Amino acid sequence: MAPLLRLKPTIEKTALEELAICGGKPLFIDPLHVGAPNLGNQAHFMRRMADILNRNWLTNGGPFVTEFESRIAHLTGVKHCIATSNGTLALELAARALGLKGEVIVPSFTFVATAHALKWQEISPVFCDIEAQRFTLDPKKVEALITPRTTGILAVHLWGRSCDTEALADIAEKHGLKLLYDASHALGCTHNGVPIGQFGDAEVFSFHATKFINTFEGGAIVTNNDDLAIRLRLMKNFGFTGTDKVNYLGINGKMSEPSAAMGITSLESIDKFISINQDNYHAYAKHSQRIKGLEIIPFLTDENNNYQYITFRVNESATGISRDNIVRALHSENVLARRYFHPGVHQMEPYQSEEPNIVHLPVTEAATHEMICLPTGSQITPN
Ligand code: T4K
Repeated sequence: MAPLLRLKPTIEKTALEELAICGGKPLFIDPLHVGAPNLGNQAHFMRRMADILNRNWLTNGGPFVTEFESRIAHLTGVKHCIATSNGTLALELAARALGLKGEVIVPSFTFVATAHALKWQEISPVFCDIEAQRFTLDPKKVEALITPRTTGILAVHLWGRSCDTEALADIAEKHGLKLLYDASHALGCTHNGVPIGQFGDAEVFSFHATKFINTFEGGAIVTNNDDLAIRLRLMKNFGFTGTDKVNYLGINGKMSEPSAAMGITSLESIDKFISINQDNYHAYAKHSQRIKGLEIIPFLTDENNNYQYITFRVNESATGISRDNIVRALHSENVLARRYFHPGVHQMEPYQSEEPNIVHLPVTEAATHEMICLPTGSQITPN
C-alpha cells in the first residue's frame, strides 16, 4: 500500500503523523473523505432499479418506500415510520405536525439543518449549551431558557451518542413542552438498551449520502403516536386524503422509489457497515493512545453504536499543533477530515445577527475549536 501521509516538510513530525502511520501501517489510502458513502451490494441495487422501471412506478408511496418504512420501524421498534425526501424536511414536518411555534430550545453544536428547519418554519431556535462529555443538550441549562413562548425542545443525539433522554423528558413534561429528537446520526444506536427512535414525541433520521445508511437523499420520522403519524403522512403528500381531495395543508416531502431501493440495499449491509466502522474505531483508538493530547471520544460499550463518526478532542497545549493545523495538514495529504461542528450554529447567519436570545455557550464554543472528525466507513481498512 502506498504511504499515505506524506507530511509537508514545513510541518514537523507530530501526533498527526504518528496517527496516520500507525506502527508502520498506514491507516489511510488517499483520497479519503469524512462522509464517503457506504455502498451496499450493487447488483441488488441494480436489480431493484430494474424492478422500478418495469413497474413504471417511480414515487408516491411505491412498494420500495413502504418496505423501507417498515424496515426502519422494525429496526427502531416503533409503530410508524414516515419516509421523507431528506432529513431537514423531516424535521420541518415533525415541527409543524407537533404544533411547535414561538421558541424551541436546541443545541448549537450540531449541523446547521437542526436550527434551519425551525427557522424555516418561523420558529426561533433558542440555543442551549451542551454537556462536556456527552456533547448533547445539557438538561441543567435547558430549564433556564424556558419562557412563555417556548413550545418544545429539539435535542440531537450527536454522533450517535444519546441525549439524557430521562432528564429531558422530565423537563418537557413539567413544562408541557413537546420533545423532538434529531436522530440523524443515531440509526442503530441504543440508550439504556432501548433503540434510538423510541424517545420523545418523535425522532427524525437522515439518510443523506454521507450517513452510514443512505438513500442518496432521504430522511424519516418515527413515532409511536398514531395521530401524529396520520398528520405527517398527509403533510408530506400535499394533504391529499383521496384522489382530488385535499383536507390539509401539505407539502411535497415524499421519498422516491430509487431512494428507497438504495435504502433497502444499504440496510441489507447494516451489520457489515457497523462492523467495519467498529474495527476502524478500535484501530484509531489503539494507535492514538500513545499520542499526547489527542483523545478519541469513546462509545459506551454496553450500548449498540453505529460508530459512524470517529471524533477526537485535540488538546493543543499537549499536541503542540492546533486542531485547525491538523485539519490543514490532513487535507494537504488528501485526508479530508472535518471540523464537525464548527463554528457552532449560533455563530452562523442568520442566528448571529437575528436571534436576540443567544447566551454565551462556553462548552459549545470550546468544542467547536477542539473537535475533529476523521474518515471511516467501508472505504477504509485498518490493515
Ligand atoms: N441534523 C443533523 C444532526 C445532521 O447531521 C444533518 C445532516 C441533518 C440534520 C440534515 O439531514 P439532511 O437534510 O442532509 O438529510 C454533510 C451532509 O450534507 C449532511 O447531510 C450531514 N448532516 C452533515 C453532517 O454532513 P456537509 O456540508 O459537511 O456536506 P459536504 O458536501 O461537505 O460533504 C461531506 C463529506 O462527504 C465531504 O467530505 C465529501 C463527502 N461526500 C459527500 C457526498 C454528498 C462524499 O464522499 N460523497 C458524496 O456523495 O454536510
